[in-house]
Amino acid sequence: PKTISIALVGNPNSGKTTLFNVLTGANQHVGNWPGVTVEKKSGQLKEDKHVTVQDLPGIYSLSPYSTEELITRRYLTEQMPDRLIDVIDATNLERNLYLTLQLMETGVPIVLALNMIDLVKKQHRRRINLQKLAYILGVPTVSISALKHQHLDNLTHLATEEPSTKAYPYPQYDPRIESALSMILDLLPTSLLQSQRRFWAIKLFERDQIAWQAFHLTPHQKNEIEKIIASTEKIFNDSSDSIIVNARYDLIAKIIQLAVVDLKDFSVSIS
Ligand code: BGO
Repeated sequence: PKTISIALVGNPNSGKTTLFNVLTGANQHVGNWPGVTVEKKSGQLKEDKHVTVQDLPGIYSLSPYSTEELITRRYLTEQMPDRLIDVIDATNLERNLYLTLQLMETGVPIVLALNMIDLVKKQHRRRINLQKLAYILGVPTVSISALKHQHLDNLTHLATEEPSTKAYPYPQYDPRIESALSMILDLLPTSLLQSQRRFWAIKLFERDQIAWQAFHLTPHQKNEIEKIIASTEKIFNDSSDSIIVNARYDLIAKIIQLAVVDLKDFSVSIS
């Protein structure tokens, strides 16, 4: 059978290393990413050697401010694994979803693994409605405990099955941002992969230096994109990068409101 490549991505302390070790067992290769002292670990699924698992450095964002972010971003946009498992600390859902939205923008088919579900249950603080979360985001979602080896079969099953052929579920932001992005999309080189166009349009909008240098844009294109950004900044009275940051947090707040129930509220009203 054909090999499948899976990349593990997540915030630091989300349980990525624990999950990687359980999934791959002793089938691991450890080295460094080229030119840097960041550890690079890859392996194969214990129960299926045709599935390779690449562990990527723990990060909070894909704006390349750190070596770890740069490594992960380059891997996802240049190597393009078949699938991405986003390991989320489910006790810190909001903070972890900030990375999730960015990972979804890369166009790599993604599976959400809500890790530490044993802690969420023990804390009895909130209930996460998995079906709703999966529906709102449009991505397959499982809850797991890497530590207690719970539901890991569900995860590997979802991560190795053929991704659904439905349109890729890019997160949608404020219509005024969407309209700026669609104008930038029209100016992107046609050679650019369809699945990655939105990622790069957002990066150009954020004035990401790497994106601005990568595309050999003509002075005319640069000028057009700059005009689009400037007019959106005027509307929001904010810089383009913080417009995107805020749009992501607004979307996360909506997702949480729809998919998470606070149990504290109930106990307070009873006692
Ligand atoms: C310590 N459930 C619970 N309860 N804990 C988990 C789970 C889970 O499903 N998965 C991981 N952890 P990493 P990154 C620790 O190390 O894999 C725990 O950075 C401790 N260490 O055991 O390292 C895991 O690779 C002392 O906890 O994450 C680890 O993503 C006291 O989450 C931590 C308590 O996991 C981070 C915990 C000396």
